[in-house]
Amino acid sequence: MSSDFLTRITESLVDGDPAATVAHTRAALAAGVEPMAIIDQGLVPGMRMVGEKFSSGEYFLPNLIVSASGMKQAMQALEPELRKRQQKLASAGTVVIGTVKGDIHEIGKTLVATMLAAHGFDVHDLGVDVPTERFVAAVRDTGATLVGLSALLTTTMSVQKKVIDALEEAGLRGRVQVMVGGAPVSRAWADEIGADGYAEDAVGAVETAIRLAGAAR
Ligand code: B1M
Repeated sequence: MSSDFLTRITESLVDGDPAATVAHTRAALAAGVEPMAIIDQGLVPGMRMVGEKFSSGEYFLPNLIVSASGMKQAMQALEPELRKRQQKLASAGTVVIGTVKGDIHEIGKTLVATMLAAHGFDVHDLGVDVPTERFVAAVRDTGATLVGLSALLTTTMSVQKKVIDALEEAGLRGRVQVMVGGAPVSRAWADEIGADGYAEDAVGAVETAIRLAGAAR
């Protein structure tokens, strides 16, 4: 029964029908399907399939844009429910997060930001295409103990290292933990650039953030 809802959500996302994606998302919620199941088993697989179709040449940029809009609108519909399930954790802290300069992919970053907020973190989401200096200024201004850097392009992964270097130059590296993520990012890359943490997905990002927040104390 819940798998029917999830299949419809995935299919509408792949078909590029945002109104249907939102309608199926709302119907699934009303039927008692957990928001995280909707994300993990409905929306994310749909976006993955869209990416595969783009890679194989079956889909073009407009397809990506429409599907991304469907995912974004569905996430907005889910956000109040995610917040209701919010767990205030003793280890929650202040996080600055954004997608690095040159990169406008926002869905994964926003998903991670939403999940962190839902777990009691005070999240400052700087958006996408964020200049390195803005990360530095935001860490300084908010007193954040964790900064999250998302990169979806192989060409923008190196900007994660630039932000780490800039934090070092600003004398802030000692007081802030850095978590990196995004489809092309790996644990090996995180180690190579001196990041403190890496997560493959939003659930892992919450676990990593909680661990790093504990370490920052
Ligand atoms: Co783009 N794009 N895109 N795109 N796009 C990819 C990333 C690509 C893999 C598609 C492909 O070729 N198969 C490819 C990158 C290739 C590469 O570099 N190796 C690509 C390309 C090439 C491009 C353009 C260059 C295309 C062009 O113009 N010719 C262009 C670049 C623009 C730019 O940024 N400068 C571009 C543009 C776009 C759109 C604007 C059309 C759109 C984004 C719309 C938006 O975000 N508002 C888009 C989309 C939708 C995609 C795909 C299809 C889907 C991305 C997505 O939202 N996934 C993507 C294909 C793919 O990834 N398979 C693709 C769903 C999301 C939930 O997953 O973002 O991976 P993801 O986030 C995950 C994890 O990665 C992780 O947790 C998230 C949740 O599980 N995570 C973190 C992410 N950030 C994290 C941070 C953390 C921890 C975990 O800690 C801080």
